[in-house]
Amino acid sequence: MMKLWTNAHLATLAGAQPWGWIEQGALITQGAHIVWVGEADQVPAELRGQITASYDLAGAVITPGLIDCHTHLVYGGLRAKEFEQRLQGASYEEIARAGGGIRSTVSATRAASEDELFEAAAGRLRHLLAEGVTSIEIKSGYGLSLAAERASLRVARRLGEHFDVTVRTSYLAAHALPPEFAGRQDDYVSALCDWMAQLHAEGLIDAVDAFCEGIGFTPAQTRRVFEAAHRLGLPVKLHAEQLSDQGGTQLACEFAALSCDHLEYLSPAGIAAMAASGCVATLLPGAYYFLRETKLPPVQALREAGVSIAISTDHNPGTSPTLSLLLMLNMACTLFRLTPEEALRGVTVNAAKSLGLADRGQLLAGQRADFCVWDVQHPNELAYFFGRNPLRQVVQGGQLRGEAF
Ligand code: DI6
Ligand code: FE
Repeated sequence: MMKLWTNAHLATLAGAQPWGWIEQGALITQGAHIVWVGEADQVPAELRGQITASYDLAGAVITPGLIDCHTHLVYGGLRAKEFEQRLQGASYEEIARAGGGIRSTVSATRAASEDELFEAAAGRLRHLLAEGVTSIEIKSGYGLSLAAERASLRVARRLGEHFDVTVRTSYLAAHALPPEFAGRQDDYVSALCDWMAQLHAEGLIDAVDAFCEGIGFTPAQTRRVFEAAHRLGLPVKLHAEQLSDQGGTQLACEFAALSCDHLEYLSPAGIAAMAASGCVATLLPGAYYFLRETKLPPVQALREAGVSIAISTDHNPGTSPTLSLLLMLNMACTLFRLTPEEALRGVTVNAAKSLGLADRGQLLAGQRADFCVWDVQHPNELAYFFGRNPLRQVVQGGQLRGEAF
C-alpha cells in the first residue's frame, strides 16, 4: 500500500540545503518505509499510479521522528527528596557517597515488581511520545543484580512491544556498586560481565554502557566491561567525563564506541579520539542544568573536529528528571549554544547514529517512515519555544499513530 503525504514543508535533514529544506514537499511511503521524497509537483508518474491513500498535511512542517538516545526510563521510586537536600547545600557527589543517589533508586527498583516498573516507565514514556519521540534508548543500571537487571531490560523490551516506538536497550550494570559488593568493585565487574553474557543470550541487550567516573568505575574496570561486550559482539557507549576527565572517551574510542555521553570535562585528546573513530558526542543539557554544572562541554572544539553531536533527555530520577525532549532542544541552544538546526540534527540523524540505526533520522528514500507533523511555520521554532508542544501528528512506520490498521 503506497501513501502520498503532501502539502508539507519538509525539514529532511538530508542534502546540502540548510535543514534539508523542501518548501513545497511531498513524501511517498510504502509499508514502513519512505520510497520517495521531493517537490510536491515532481511526484514521478509511475509512483502516482500506485498511490492508494493520500494525506493532506495542510502546510505543516515535517521532520524525521525524534529519537531520545540516552534514557534511564526504568526505575522504582523518585528522588525529589534528594533535590531538596541539594537545595539545602549537599552536593550530588556527597549524597552518592553517603549511600543516597543512585543506590537509593537501586533499592526502590529491586523492591518493585516487573509490572510496577512497567507501569511507572509507561507513564513516563507517554510524555516523551506526546512530543514526537519515535525511537528511544533505555538503559538498565538501577537493578545491579542479575535478576533486577533482567527485570529492567525485560520491561524496556515490553515497552517497545506495547507502544508505537522502537526501543533499543543498553546494559548499564556498571553504573554503581551495589551494597552486597561493597569493597569488592573488581568482583562486581566480573559478575556483571557474566550476567552480560546471560542477558545477551536472552536477547535483552542491544549495547553495553558504563559510568566511568570517580564515583563510578575506573578506566581499567570500564575496559574489562568493554572487553566482555566485544567478545559478545555488542557495541559499546560510555558515560564519559561528566564530573571529571578520566580519559574514558579515549578508551571508549579504542572499542569503536557508538557514542560518548555527557562530556563536560572532555579533553582535546578525547575530542581527537572521537573525531578519528567517528564516535558521536551525546550532550545532555538536562543533567547539566539540574546539577547546576558550570563547565560547558567543548561544543566549538567538537564542531571544528567534525564530531557528530546528539542531544538527549538523559531522563533519570537523580540528575535529569525531564520528560521533554523539546525542552532539551531549547537548552542545547541556550546553554550549549548549538544552533536550532544542530539541535534538531542532535535528536534525529545524529541520535540515530549514536544508536547504530542507519535506517532513520532523515527524510530520505529507503529510511523508515517515522516522521512528525508540527504546527509551526519553521523548524527553528522547535528549539525556540520552551514549554509548548506543537506536535500535531506522528507517523510511525508509515502509519499515523492512533489510526486503525
Ligand atoms: N550519570 C548521570 O547523570 C546519571 N547516571 C550517570 O551515570 C545519574 C544517575 C542517578 O543519579 O540516578
Ligand atoms: Fe545517563
